[in-house]
Amino acid sequence: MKNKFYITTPIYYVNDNPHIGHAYTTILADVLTRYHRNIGDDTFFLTGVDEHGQKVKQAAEKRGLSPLEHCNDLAPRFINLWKKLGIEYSDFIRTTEARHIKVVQSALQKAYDKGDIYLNEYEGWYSVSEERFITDTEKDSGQFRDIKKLKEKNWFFKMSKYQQKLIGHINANPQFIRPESRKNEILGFLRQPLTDLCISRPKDRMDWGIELPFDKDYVTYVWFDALLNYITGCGYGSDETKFRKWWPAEIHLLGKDILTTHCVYWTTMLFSLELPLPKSIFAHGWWLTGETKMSKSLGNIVNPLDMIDQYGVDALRYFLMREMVLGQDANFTLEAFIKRFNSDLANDFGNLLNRVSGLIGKYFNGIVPEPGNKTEAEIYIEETAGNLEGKIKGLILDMRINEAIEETLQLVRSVNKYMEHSAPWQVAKSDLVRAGTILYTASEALRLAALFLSAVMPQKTSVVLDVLGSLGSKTSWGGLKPKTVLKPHEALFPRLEVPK
Ligand code: ME8
Repeated sequence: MKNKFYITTPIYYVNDNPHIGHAYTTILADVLTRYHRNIGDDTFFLTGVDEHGQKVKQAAEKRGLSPLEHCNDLAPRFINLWKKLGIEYSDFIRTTEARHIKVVQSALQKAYDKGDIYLNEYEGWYSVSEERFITDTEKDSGQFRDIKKLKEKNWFFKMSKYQQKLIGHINANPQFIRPESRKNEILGFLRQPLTDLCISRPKDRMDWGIELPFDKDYVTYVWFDALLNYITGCGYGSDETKFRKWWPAEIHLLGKDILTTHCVYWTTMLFSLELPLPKSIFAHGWWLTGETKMSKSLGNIVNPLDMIDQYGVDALRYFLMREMVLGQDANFTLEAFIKRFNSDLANDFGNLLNRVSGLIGKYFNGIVPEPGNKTEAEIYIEETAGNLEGKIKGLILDMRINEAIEETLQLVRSVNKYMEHSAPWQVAKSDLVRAGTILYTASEALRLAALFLSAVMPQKTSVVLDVLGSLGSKTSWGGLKPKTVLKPHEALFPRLEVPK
């Protein structure tokens, strides 16, 4: 039986165009999905957009559009970007879809019927930008903008009821919140008594949301609505077989900005619905420009479309995956991008393809030679390449993507060194069998490196595999067939000029 792998990204607000931060999480989910598919897992990858709430309503108002007109214009921009980035999601969810509205209303009704939702008048500090009531401590932290005192009758979800159960779950499942530092952050947060969650907004103040099934004067708070997308998307309430197959998700991927909503709001909602919790919630760090988080409201964003047009999709995917240590923040600079491009992609990976195809062209009429007797050098390359698959698997399951990539690049570098030391262009003049052995070894190592990088750079690696006549997926040594006629190709990654 195949293992299943269900992965989600956050659903992004359609208050503006997607930027590198959104592209990052979505590419990461795509890379993990492709990787799991490559190792034979049955995969489901859900992404989408968050269309309700005040932020989106305000963005629509600014443009003089109705909220839905605005969403209908913005959602395709995300879809188009994902297409350009080679994202192969299984489903794209919009929270204004009927299938989702149905799930939100039935979840609310279920929680209401079991007494987990109650009406209360509440007076407290309200952050307009965050769109929620905040505690006195949060107010004093200085992290919230547009704060005002608000007194309002609202519906509340009994989050506090599930606090102990949640703490127990986190402690019993060490992999549940990752990385470890985030788990500790949430356990720290849960040391204070949990307050109940205000899950409604009165229509006369904010009407862009899903109507509460038990009170027509209110719409649902955007987070209570949005989080449920993870079960709508895999069939909850519409396709029981599908839902039973995929839920619970293996990973909810997200940025550390929305850790609490996922680890506390979502999990207690699932307890109330009597559904199992996701296997793990993984929060990555932020892409920064200088010292600050890249964000729409700060106006310091990098547009992924510009990067794709100028440098190509795979180079962008590679940089984002290689540069960020999962869990930590990383700085996005063009200098770092170009440096990485030139060293890893042009000098190491692209250069190896040029070398082997050039030399096989020159000395073997473009036909992959038969390998002869191996020396220690060939045995070393073969062993390094042979050990890589297991190593990479361990690193990917451990969410150390950058290290998995680096291991593969180290193989590529060691093959380039091997080529320099064994100089097949010299050897070919006197010993064609030996030259053939060297070129076969280098080409086969290149084929394996391309396979191991295929989840990160699907387009460029398929060029390499196609040149080598091998679109198959044999990950053990010897998949490259002698006598294969190499296909002509362009330079994979021509070196970039460093901008002045
Ligand atoms: O929070 N670096 O949507 P959102 C890395 N709708 N990742 C970043 C980033 C950055 N600088 N900026 C954004 C929402 N992201 C809600 C989610 S889910 C049920 C509802 C990524 O449009 C990262 O994944 O503000 C972050 O968590 C997400 O975009 C926030 O997107």
